[in-house]
Amino acid sequence: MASLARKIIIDTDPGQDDAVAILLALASPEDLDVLGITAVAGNVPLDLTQKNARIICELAGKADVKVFAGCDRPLGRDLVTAEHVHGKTGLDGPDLADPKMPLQDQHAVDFIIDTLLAEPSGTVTLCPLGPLTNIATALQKAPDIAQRIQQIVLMGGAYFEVGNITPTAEFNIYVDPEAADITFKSGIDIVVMPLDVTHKALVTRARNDAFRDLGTPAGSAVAQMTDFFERFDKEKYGSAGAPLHDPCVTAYLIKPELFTGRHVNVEIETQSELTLGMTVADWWGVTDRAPNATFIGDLDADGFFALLAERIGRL
Ligand SMILES: [Ca+2]
Repeated sequence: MASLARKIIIDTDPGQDDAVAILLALASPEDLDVLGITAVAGNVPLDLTQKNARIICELAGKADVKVFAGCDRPLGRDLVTAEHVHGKTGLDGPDLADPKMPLQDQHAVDFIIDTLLAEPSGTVTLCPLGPLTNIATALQKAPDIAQRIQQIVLMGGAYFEVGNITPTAEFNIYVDPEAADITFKSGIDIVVMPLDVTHKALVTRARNDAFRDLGTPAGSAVAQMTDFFERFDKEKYGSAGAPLHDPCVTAYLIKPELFTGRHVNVEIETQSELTLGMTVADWWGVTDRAPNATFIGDLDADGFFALLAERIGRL
């Protein structure tokens, strides 16, 4: 059965929504074979994201998953973090114990490169849930890996929803626009989960209750994390609940039929102070620039949350 599962590396900056994305993956071994989890600086600094990744593995009962620490700052800029959204630890909400499982010695970037070289070409998918620093660094260090990557399915960017960290930029892309630029120009098959779709994955009261009603440690933790997240988002957007950004990536890998989008050209703004990190998506096909990414615009939100509750309920 495991041989049918898609091999993935989750690159992440947990983050409550990263946590839910990882729990979904670890709860779905028939669909996803998690080769390793690579942490990057983003929502909070690297020392917290690598620790949080291990906390989540232990919450899932999967202390044998390999977790690696990667880049502690963007390629050419100072790190911007988002404690205003995620709290001081990045996982504020539930009371979770410090992890006992070890952090791997190898650098995340080297793990990504070695894994892509060791596995058969075209069989490993990268799932970036944070700034693209680790991915771009791997592509710079070992350009030959680009043709060996099956697909990159990432959370980042926005077109119709425009921005959440600046008026025109989504956080993951804004933090390291040069890394995003390298990734989007790599020629790799890319699927993007922008705010356009994640803002439709809203944790309503009923959906939050469904997690809590699982009656398991993982279910309770997810309910408490989304409760925490929600305070910020409700104030900011006045929406029905918090958008659950990163789980769109792992849900897409399990049930792509829940999502719809367009194969379009996406370019990253790296120069303008005003619009730095903007994902300029040619949604309407008004240029002759070649399509380089599938930009997702919509999802079946009820199907998405049903999948999350069903799978997380297994943990
Ligand atoms: Ca994230």
